[in-house]
Amino acid sequence: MVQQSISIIRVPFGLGAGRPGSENGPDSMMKFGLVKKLEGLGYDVRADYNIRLPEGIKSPPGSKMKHIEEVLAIAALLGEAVYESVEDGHIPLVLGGDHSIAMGSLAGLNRHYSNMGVIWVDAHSDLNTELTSPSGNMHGISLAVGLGLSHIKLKQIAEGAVPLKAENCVIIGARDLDRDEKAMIRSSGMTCYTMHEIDRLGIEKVVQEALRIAGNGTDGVHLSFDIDSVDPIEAPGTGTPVRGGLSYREAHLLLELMSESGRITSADFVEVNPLLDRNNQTSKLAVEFIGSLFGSRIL
Ligand code: B3U
Ligand code: MN
Ligand code: MN
Repeated sequence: MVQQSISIIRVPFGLGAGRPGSENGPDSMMKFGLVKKLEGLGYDVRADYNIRLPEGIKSPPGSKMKHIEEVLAIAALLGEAVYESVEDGHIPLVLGGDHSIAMGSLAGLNRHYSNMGVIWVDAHSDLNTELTSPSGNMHGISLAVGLGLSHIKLKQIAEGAVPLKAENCVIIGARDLDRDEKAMIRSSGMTCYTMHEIDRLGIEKVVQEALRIAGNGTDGVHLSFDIDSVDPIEAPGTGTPVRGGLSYREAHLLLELMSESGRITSADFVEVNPLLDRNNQTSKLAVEFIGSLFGSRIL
C-alpha cells in the first residue's frame, strides 16, 4: 500500500469570530502532539503551510460584516494552499482559526473536485448571509457562501469554484439556529441533523445517513468540524459554546465511522480557542479527535 500523506495547513486567523483567541488554535494543536499522533498512525505528515494575513489588508470601519476584507484575503490564500496540496496527492487537514476560514477550504477544494459533498459538524449552521447576520461575524456565514446563498461567491475566492450542491450537504449537531437560518435549511434542500435527531436516531445512524447523502454521486467529501459541536463540558475552549452538544463518546464514534467509511477526502478543525480553555483540555481533545478521523482505534 502506498503511504498516504497528510498536509497540515495552519490558519492562525480569528477575526471572523466575535472574540479573540481562535488564532492560537493551530499552534496549540501542534503543541499537543498532532504530528506525532498522525505519524504514529502511519501517515507521512507535512506541515509546511502557515497562512498569514498579508500586511496592509484592513476592512473599512463601519461595514456591517466585520473584517470582511481580512477574511476574504485569508480565504484566497488558504484556497491556493488547499488546492495545491490536494493536486499534489495529499490529504488537506486545515487547522483553524475561526470557521470563516472554511470559505477558503471549500473554494480551493472545489477547483479540484468537480462535485464535492460536505459534512458540517457544528452547534450552529453558519447559514446567515450579510443580510440576515445578527452579529456581523463572518464565521456565521461560511456555509451560506459555500452554497452560493451569499453575495460573496466561492469564485471570488478561488477562480472557477462553483457552489456546492445543497443535496450533498449535511449539518450534524445543530442546536443554535437563527430564524433565517432555519428558513434557509428548509428552502435549500440540504439535510440537518439537530441534536434532537441525534438523540432520537443515535449518532451511528445519523453519521451513516450523512455519509450516504454527502457521498451520493460526489467525487470527494469534505468534513468541516467546528469544535463547538461538542458539549462545552468536554470542549470549553471555544468562542460560542452551546450546552447540549455531542458527548465525548458520540464525537469519537462520529469520527471513527467517518474514518472507517474511507470517504472523507479533506477536513477542517476550527474554533479551538486556547484563551478560553481550561488546562488545554480542548486543544488536547481536538488532537484526539483528529486521531480518530485518521484511524486511531481502541483495539
Ligand atoms: N448564528 C450566529 C451565532 C454563531 C454562528 N456561528 C457561531 N456563532 N460560532 C451568528 O453570529 O451568525
Ligand atoms: Mn461554525
Ligand atoms: Mn459553531
